[in-house]
Amino acid sequence: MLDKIKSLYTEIEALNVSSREEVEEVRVKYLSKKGLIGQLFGDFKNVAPEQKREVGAKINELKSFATTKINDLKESFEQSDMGAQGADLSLPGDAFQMGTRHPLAIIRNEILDIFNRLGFTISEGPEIEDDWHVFSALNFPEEHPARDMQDTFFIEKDPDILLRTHTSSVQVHEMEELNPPIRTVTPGRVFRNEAISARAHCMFHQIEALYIDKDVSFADLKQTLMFFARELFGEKTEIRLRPSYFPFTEPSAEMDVSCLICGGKGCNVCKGTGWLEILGCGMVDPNVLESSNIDSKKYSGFALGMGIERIAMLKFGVNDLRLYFENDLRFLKQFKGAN
Ligand code: 2U9
Repeated sequence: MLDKIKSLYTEIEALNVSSREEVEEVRVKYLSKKGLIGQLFGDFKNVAPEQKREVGAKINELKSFATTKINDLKESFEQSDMGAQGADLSLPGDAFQMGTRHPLAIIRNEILDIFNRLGFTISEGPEIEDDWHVFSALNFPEEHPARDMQDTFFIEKDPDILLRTHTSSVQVHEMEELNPPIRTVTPGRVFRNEAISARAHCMFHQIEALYIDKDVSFADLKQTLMFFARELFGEKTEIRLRPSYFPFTEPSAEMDVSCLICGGKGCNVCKGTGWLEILGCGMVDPNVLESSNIDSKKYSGFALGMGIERIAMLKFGVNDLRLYFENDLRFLKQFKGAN
């Protein structure tokens, strides 16, 4: 028995394998229940009592020697596998790259936050719409140019299915579904059939606000605009309103703010005027209220709308609209740290 143990010792010491499969084969050959060392334990009962102590110790020693040897062989393969994959677990990990918020998202969040403080809640809706929600319910005349293929992306004709040209369509849904008072602010992508250049794109982002209640007046609109402009551009900001026209508001106006760069003295950003055009606004046309079954004798409202790209260009000094959509990290990383 002792001779057998000795010869197994030498055999195991000299073991050499060339694959993981072979390691497993030798493990089964020596260490499994029916393996060569396992058999020694089986034969142990035939050993003379006076030798049992010595032989038992030797078998245990052999078993632990074989276990260590086979584990070492196994580990040598694991290490060479890791080498093949080029992984060195002792190297420090890669630094975690923090993303940055998109400049349009920064401005959108700032604007939503201002309206949120005034009690407006956010509403969102589909980018693909029907004629009713984009045009008819908003008092667009049949012959209005926006209804033309040249200005709007149509998906289907008769009945017309199209990409929304403004987020007012979402507010039509709100008016159809809710009773006044309604105080909602609507961010979203809109689409217009325009040639792409530094100053125009076929897709851009809008935010519109709508407030409908009893006795809402133009004074409420003006005060809201003043608050909004000073929150977004600073407390020294002045505003002015110029009369304008939109199918969905009457009266309508455009709001300018005193130039963010020169403060109103005149510079090349404001083209010497001291003013920058920021948004359009007005009192919701009674026809628009009635189209969504809101009694225009009982309720009135104001609405305003702005393009986020334009405001982000002014606030960040970006001079080409296309930069917002090219995903060039050299551009996007400059807005790190803001909001
Ligand atoms: C409803 C009724 C009225 C939203 C309004 C404007 C004026 C406006 C433009 C600014 C630049 C669009 O992005 S832009 O091209 N918007 O001038 N938007 S009033 O009026 C509404 C909205 C919803 C139910």
